[in-house]
Amino acid sequence: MKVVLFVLLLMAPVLIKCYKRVLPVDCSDIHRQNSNSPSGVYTIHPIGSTSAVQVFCDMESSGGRWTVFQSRMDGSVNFYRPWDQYRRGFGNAAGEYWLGLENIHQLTRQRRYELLVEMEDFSGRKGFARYSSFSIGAEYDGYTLRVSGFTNGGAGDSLTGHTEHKFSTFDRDQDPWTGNCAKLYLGGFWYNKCHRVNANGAYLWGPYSKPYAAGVVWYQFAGYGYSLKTISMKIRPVH
Ligand SMILES: [Ca+2]
Repeated sequence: MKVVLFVLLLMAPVLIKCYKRVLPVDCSDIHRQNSNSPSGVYTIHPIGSTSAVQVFCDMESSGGRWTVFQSRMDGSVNFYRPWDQYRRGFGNAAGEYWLGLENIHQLTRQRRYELLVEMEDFSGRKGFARYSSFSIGAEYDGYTLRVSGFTNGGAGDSLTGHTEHKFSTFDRDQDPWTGNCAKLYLGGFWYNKCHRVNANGAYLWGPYSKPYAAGVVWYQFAGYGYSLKTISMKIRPVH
């Protein structure tokens, strides 16, 4: 009996490793388990064994291993949603979706992450913006965005101006403007007074004039009067 216990004790690190192996926290863990894993929908566990959430893993862009937390591509999902839904997440990991503020917070609480934002307009022009550091605070902190270390991939830096701001939805105004940015610009985001990025705005299919700046906007890439065809925001641990 003593010998069996001793062997089990010796094997503990291996057993724990195996246990962790079956519970990937993010897409980098999925890649670690099998480096041939293709891009696609996978189940991750940002908050441990009791949490299972579907996510799209980008295994191709700039070395892959990216966990996508936001994706727009065809206007099939309504992004004008209340706080509770932005908190929990919505949409379909195979298409348009939002991973949820609590999941993003839990991920960036455990590991240091970088951020990649990729976008494309309706003429096929592409650009990206990369940030060497990305995290969001806890709910009591309003899920405050912290982003820095910009690298230009042709999209320009529209996001740094949003850093240190809380997340706002139409039913929870935490922006520093006297009005309600989420209501005016039809999205949910880390609004300042109000935005250079409206990634969760209304899907308006390219050039538009009204409602002003309420489309899927990345200002430095296409201006306020252009609603992008695709935009996706994805994170990867920094080693
Ligand atoms: Ca306000």
